[in-house]
Amino acid sequence: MSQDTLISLGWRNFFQQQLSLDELESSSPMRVMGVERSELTVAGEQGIQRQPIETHWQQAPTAARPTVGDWLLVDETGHSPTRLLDRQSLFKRRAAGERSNEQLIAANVDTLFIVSSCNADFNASRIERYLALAFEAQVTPVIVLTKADACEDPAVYEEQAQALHSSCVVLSLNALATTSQNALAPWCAVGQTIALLGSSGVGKSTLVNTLMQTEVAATGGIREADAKGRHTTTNRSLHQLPSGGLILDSPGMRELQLTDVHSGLSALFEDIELLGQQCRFGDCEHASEPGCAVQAAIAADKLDPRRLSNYYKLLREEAHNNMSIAERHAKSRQFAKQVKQHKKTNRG
Ligand SMILES: Nc1nc2c(ncn2[C@@H]2O[C@H](COP(=O)(O)OP(=O)(O)OP(=O)(O)O)[C@@H](O)[C@H]2O)c(=O)[nH]1
Ligand SMILES: [Mg+2]
Ligand SMILES: [Zn+2]
Repeated sequence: MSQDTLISLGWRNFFQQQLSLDELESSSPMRVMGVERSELTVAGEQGIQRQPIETHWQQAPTAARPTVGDWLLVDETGHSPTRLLDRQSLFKRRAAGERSNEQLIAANVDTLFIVSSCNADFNASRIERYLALAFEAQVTPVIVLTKADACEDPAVYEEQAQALHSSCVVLSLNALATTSQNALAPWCAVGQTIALLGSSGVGKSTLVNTLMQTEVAATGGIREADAKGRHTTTNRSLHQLPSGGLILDSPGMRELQLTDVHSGLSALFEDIELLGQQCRFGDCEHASEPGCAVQAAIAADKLDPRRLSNYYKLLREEAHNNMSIAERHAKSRQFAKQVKQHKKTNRG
């Protein structure tokens, strides 16, 4: 197989070692570049193809269905994907709306560009949501602050973003300017996969176009009054960059409800968890207990009270969403049992 093509699509040992000898000989790996209702766009040695999403996948649990960035094995005939390879990383959320189900956002991502603009739309607590996802998936987060050209003092926003986690790279730029290609080059090398997350109108598609050096994604205006976007992008797709990386444009999400990000939250709010170990009481709730190290840090201006309340908010939200997804799974198992029982009774 031509390893070069595959490597440029992000293929690496982690995936190669999952293949049996048989599979090495008789199947080709293909990367999922886009997912539509009943069709996948996949890329591999034979170029870009479309594959129908087979029914067994439509009925599988969400986590077992292919999402953008996944690697599939396709058999010799090139017609049917036989297997979904284990993922190196995965982003998911609780699906918006009433149905408490999870929704996959992207798989096998190396770097997450958390995009926010240097204007009224900047929101530290929202950035913390994306950071929690990145830490959970062990994907490198980079906070990209757009519209620096339209802002008097981008450093103010840079400082606020840097305060969210000391080890996270923060940069401000003009997403429309070609100089931004250089600023983002360290994460865009051959075979590297980047995902973009951020609200509507922050400039995700604008960045994709700048990095692609051509217009591949539609971009839209924003409302004057509150700097909010208009949800111009409606689907997720991976693009191959001239620099050799792959970039995933996605729609701005109205709501990013967290599920299964417990260790991500611990990593992100490590400072609060460490302070908590110094509280007088082991079960301190960091509210008004005497000898609370967390409250002492707030009083000494060393900890932002917003950060503490967002930590609690995200912990509660995560626990709630995990619970409702578990309940839903239990209900669907129970339903499947009833259907089986019903069929048996009718036959008998
Ligand atoms: N001046 C300036 N305008 C920008 C910058 N980034 C984006 N814009 C403008 O902001 C508007 C929205 O940009 P998009 O790239 O469509 O935003 P998006 O994040 O893809 O939005 P959705 O697809 O709706 O999620 C467009 O009019 C862009 O030209 C920037 O850095 N500077
Ligand atoms: Mg867009
Ligand atoms: Zn305390």
